[in-house]
Amino acid sequence: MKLYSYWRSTTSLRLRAALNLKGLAHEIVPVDLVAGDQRSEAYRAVNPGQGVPALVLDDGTVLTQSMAILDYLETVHPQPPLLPQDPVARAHVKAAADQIALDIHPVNNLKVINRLRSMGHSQDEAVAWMNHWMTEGFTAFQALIRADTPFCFSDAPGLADLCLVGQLYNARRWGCDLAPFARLVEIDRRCQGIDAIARAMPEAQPDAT
Ligand SMILES: N[C@@H](CCC(=O)N[C@@H](CS)C(=O)NCC(=O)O)C(=O)O
Repeated sequence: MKLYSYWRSTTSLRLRAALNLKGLAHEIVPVDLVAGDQRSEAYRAVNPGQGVPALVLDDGTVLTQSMAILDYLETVHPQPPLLPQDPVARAHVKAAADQIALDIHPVNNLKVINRLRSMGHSQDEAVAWMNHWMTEGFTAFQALIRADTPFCFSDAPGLADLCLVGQLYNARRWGCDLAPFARLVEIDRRCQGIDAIARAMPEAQPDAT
């Protein structure tokens, strides 16, 4: 498989971690988001959505949208599981993951920040914007997860944990105050102690600069 990825992309990180945890061999194809390669004609032919990740299966099938790809991986390669079987427990894990994937990430995406800047907002205002949505989203996320498990919902990292690790990377990058989120910081530390997740982190990527 080929994974189109950018080293600092949190949506790519989710996929890299899932592929590593499930032991699925893949080649990383870097897409330089800062240079705008996601908008090139060649990449638009892979993903018309102009974002990473995209996963190309061995038969050439292209999958896009990180949460849809994670759903595919979980269905076809269920071990180790990222979601519980019980329907209610599964809905709870997905809700926490979506708190980050649907409520934080889209409003803080590079193209949104670039749009704010082009409309005249300063870099400080853009950073305050991102930190506002992260603080609000992390507050909800922390209330949605369990309080008594090593990871968000169980003894092993799952879908919510993989979304959390990337978003906390971004939070640190932009100076978001994590003092109210001690439980999240602790889970993140535990996640990064797992080799499959450590290998998915931005600085471990071939295109890291
Ligand atoms: N909802 C999509 C979002 C994909 C996306 O936009 N990823 C970001 C990187 S984390 C990106 O490529 N941004 C490019 C841009 O904003 O121009 C997903 O989950 O795959």
